[in-house]
Amino acid sequence: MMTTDLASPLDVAAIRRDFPILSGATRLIYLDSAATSQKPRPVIERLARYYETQNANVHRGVYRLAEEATAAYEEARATLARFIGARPEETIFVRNATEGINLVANTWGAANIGEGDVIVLTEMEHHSNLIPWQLLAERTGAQLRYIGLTPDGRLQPDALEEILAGGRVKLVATTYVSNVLGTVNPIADMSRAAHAAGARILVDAAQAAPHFPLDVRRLDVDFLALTGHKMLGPMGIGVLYGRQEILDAMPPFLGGGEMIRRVGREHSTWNDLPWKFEAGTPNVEGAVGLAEAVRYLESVGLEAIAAHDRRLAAYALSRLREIPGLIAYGPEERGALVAFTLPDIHPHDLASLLDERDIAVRAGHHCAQLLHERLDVPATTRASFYLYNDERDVDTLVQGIGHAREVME
Ligand code: C6P
Repeated sequence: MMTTDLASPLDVAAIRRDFPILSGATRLIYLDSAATSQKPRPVIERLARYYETQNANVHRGVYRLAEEATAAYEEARATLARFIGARPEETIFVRNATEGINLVANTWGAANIGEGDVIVLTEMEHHSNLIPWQLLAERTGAQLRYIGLTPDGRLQPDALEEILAGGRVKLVATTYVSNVLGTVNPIADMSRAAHAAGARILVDAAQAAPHFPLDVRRLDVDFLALTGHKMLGPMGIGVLYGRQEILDAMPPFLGGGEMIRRVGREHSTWNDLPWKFEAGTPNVEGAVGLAEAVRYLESVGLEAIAAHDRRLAAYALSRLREIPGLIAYGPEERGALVAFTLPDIHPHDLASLLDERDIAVRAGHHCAQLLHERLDVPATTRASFYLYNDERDVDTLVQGIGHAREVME
């Protein structure tokens, strides 16, 4: 069954032409954007232009080139701040979402969470939003409590309220969008509940920021982490948002150059926000590349991308469900991905057979082992979509799965 993408709000064919890796002689069916996205030409060219015309260390030199590099870096920060509705002081460049969450656990967490305090997590967390809290709990004697899941992969309604009613909750740390189930969690409601109980909330927006508009003020969150490589930006750059008054009160994370104001023999004082949390030479080219990615996303339109993703996820669900025995995990309303199992093919075998047809999907536990235990499967195959995918890619995937099943018979 072939379909057209006439109803999509995006001109997918034109978008694909912006991505050199998708414009080769054979059509690459790239269905692994939840792992990392491909990069459009403006981002690739921006990286080259930075090194060809602007490269110098930032916040250090007084010569013109260094000032230009500094301006480019700080303009990138302003772009990212605007993108998430934050102030530049609240927008810290980190390596990725993982580093952003570890920063919070090791600074705010270490200073504010003690023995017997409660950290609330969910059963759908990626290891990045699980292990930092386990490590902190082991060090401090804090307790971890988990919000369980409904059979269709949503957070148990009322579970957060019940845990909060038990007292001593210091932090709710939750993903915005699950990288396996596609579930989009009700962050504004969770923030309200956490704050009413005197707790802070941290949101892992790794799978949200690429796909729909975000506003940290409207969500009223205390911390939010995103990762640039999943939203058309380079690898090795991400953003941690923190509410200004919380960041002001937090001790620094890494020590070194840039994060200091005055250094003494025994004690030192710290730089202003956000540089207090940016020790050492930063990833300047990553930051300017990520800002270019944001401009590209905004030129296409985040609302249009969100509508496109919703349509494609619904189409993929309906087509995949035509395959006998296939189990798709997660709710109907979802982000741009579908993880599934087949009764007769292991996910790794399926991914290898699909690869022979230039279809790239991910197989495994997707860094969410707890969730896979909860689903009672060791691994799933995951197809994830973005602005450069269309129904044709889904149809090719479904045909590829049909072929794989024939091979395995
Ligand atoms: N998930 C996936 O294939 P980093 O590695 O820090 O850029 O992103 C970590 C991360 C955090 N939270 C969520 C919800 C994520 O999905 C990811 C990355 C990839 O699902 C790679 S494991």
